[in-house]
Amino acid sequence: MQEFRTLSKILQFILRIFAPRQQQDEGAAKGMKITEALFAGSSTTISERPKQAFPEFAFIGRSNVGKSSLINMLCQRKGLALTSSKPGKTRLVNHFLINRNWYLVDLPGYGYARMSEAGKKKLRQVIRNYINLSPDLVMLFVLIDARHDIGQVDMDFLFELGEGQIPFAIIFTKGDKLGPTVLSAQIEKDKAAILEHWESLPPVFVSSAETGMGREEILNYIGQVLKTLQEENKQ
Ligand SMILES: Nc1nc2c(ncn2[C@@H]2O[C@H](COP(=O)(O)OP(=O)(O)OP(=O)(O)O)[C@@H](O)[C@H]2O)c(=O)[nH]1
Ligand SMILES: [Mg+2]
Repeated sequence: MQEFRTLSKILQFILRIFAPRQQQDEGAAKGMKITEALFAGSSTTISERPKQAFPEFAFIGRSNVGKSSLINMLCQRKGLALTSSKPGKTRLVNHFLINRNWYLVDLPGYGYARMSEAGKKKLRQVIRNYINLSPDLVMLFVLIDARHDIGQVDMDFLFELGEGQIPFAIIFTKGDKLGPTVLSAQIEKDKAAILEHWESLPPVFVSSAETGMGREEILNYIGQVLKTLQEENKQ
């Protein structure tokens, strides 16, 4: 069987057709259901990852952007991934086994200014090791706080993903913190900033761990990616 990452690279072009629509269509409501979410282990290098290989969907972004909260929201399990109002909470790569069939992966954050240089270096190593070497990483969700302009640290990270040909989608988080008009204006601004450097947009989602905004769309998207992977794997 081919590694999921290789399949994913072949498929990344095709997957653009699954980019979510602004308006949730009828099909989105019938998407992927999470029936079981189990903590499967923490690691700092890929050799320590859980032994059973399944497709991995990982969450990355600045420290405190809401990665762990989003995983809990998707699984509807508060406390599954540990969260904190203080940045720098997640320091390890945490795998959560979903429906005994695929993983959600919670990663440490980048760009936390107040951490020591040694601490930042260590976290960078943990993140890079996972992203560059995990054979089963299918898709990276890059989280961006919907309240702020996309920062240089985020742009630099996206460039790195482009260079490494790592498929990614963007999720704007904390969508509950802005009214609908300001929210969509900010997102349009961030999309325009991305398009200054990229020829096309990756799939884009808006989420809130508080209200559940974006849950159906993100799970539906993961479901479609998994289905496509399975079909490719059969050929
Ligand atoms: N209002 C609101 N608060 C959120 C949302 N998502 C996360 N938060 C809050 O933001 C803070 C950080 O959330 P985490 O999920 O721990 O963030 P993280 O990206 O995992 O942070 P690190 O592990 O430190 O990199 C917590 O106080 C959360 O309650 C959201 O959608 N809406
Ligand atoms: Mg976290």
